[in-house]
Amino acid sequence: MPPLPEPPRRWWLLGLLLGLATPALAKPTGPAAFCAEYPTAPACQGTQPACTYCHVAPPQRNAYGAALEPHLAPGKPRPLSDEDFAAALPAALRAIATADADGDGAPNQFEVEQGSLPGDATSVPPSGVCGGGENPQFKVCQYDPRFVYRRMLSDFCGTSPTYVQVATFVELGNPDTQRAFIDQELDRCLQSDFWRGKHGQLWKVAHPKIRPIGSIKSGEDAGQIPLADYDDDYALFTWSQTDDHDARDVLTATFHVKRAGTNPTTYTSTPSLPSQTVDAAHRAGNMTSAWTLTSFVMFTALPRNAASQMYRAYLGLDIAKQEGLHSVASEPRDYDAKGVQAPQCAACHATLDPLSYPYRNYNGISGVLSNRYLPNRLELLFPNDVATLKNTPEKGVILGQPVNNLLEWARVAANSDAFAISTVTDYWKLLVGHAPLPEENEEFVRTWQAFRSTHGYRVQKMLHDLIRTEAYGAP
Ligand SMILES: [Ca+2]
Ligand SMILES: [Ca+2]
Repeated sequence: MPPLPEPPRRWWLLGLLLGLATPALAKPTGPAAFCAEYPTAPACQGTQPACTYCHVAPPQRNAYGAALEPHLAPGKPRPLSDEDFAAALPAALRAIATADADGDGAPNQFEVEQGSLPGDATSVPPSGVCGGGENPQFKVCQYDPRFVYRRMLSDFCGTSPTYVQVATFVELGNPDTQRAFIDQELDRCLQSDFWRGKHGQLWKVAHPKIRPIGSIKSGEDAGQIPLADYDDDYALFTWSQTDDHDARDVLTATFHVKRAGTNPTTYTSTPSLPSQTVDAAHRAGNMTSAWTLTSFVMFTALPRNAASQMYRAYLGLDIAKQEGLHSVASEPRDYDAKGVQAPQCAACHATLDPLSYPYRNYNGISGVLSNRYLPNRLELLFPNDVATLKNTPEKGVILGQPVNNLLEWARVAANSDAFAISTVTDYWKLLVGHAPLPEENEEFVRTWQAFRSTHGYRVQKMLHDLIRTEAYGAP
């Protein structure tokens, strides 16, 4: 199995776009280093800046890239290594923060914060006035409680208000009273099966993370080759997003969750489940579920797919799209001899391989040893593989931070900006209808920062904030 399920042509194109096929000089670590400096910039919310942020077409720089260049480790011989570049970028960004590289009148940092392009004079910060147009039904460009009431019932309860309900709501009169009523109704809807039941809205949010495949499902509605039960993954995910639970549990839980009943559907934590086989000391939420190990580790020695899927699913960082690259010096080491040191692979694998090492002892599919943590797994189960395979360490690196094992990996991931941003982005997309737009950025950033610091990662509390934003509540 190739290290990444990407057809060669796309890699070649990406390589060309990023200048990897030439000696110069776009840096795959640039976007991640940029976002570390500007974590609240619109270009860093649930995505990362494209190469066109700094380049016309790599290696040719646009006005912003050109303004940065002389401030990047001046005096150091070119080309800079990825590590030197990433280390020098923050100071260079600060050095030109108040300049106006593209001459459109808006300073660079202001453009970065407002979501326009600092290297393109035709891209200017939004005026801050939301679009015109008359709507007789609603107050356009202004938060409208009656609109929110209807929208909220539809989004969270799956129903439209009756004429009587709307009339009663309008009679509440005072907007504060109306908002309090909406909050109360939101709490009621968050208990509904439409929101939290089997195949409800929360399950839909989880689909791309879990990627169910019915033919190999075990348990309820088992497929023809029952290998693992992803209902457990949906149960932990839903549990982590409901009631007063910490959303980070989806990555860090050492317990499992059992679903029962309908209307209401209940989710209860439990120390063990017959369908789960990793011992409690080596569990990291859905990262080590039987389903994740079966479907993403499968038969591979070094589980790159599992690591990249978790990175994409829970941090919103897609390595195949060159997102979240934090190159580790001296990587990739290519312990499994897959040829990942080739120039067109190394840029991604310098991040992906150290991200994958902590999975080395988590076994996928192999009879009675399936879906378990096995110390010395590579030595035990892959004795005929290339000799260097057994040198694969369990220690790895995520987001530039060294970790000793997958549990530490999960903790660093769960506490990162990327996790909070990605979690709130999921709901922004579901409820507002799209990823946050530059003009919504201020509200979006306020929402994910409060989700983390004020609400202690409680999704339900964050949802009360979200439905109070203009992005949600202005028709
Ligand atoms: Ca400018
Ligand atoms: Ca501009």
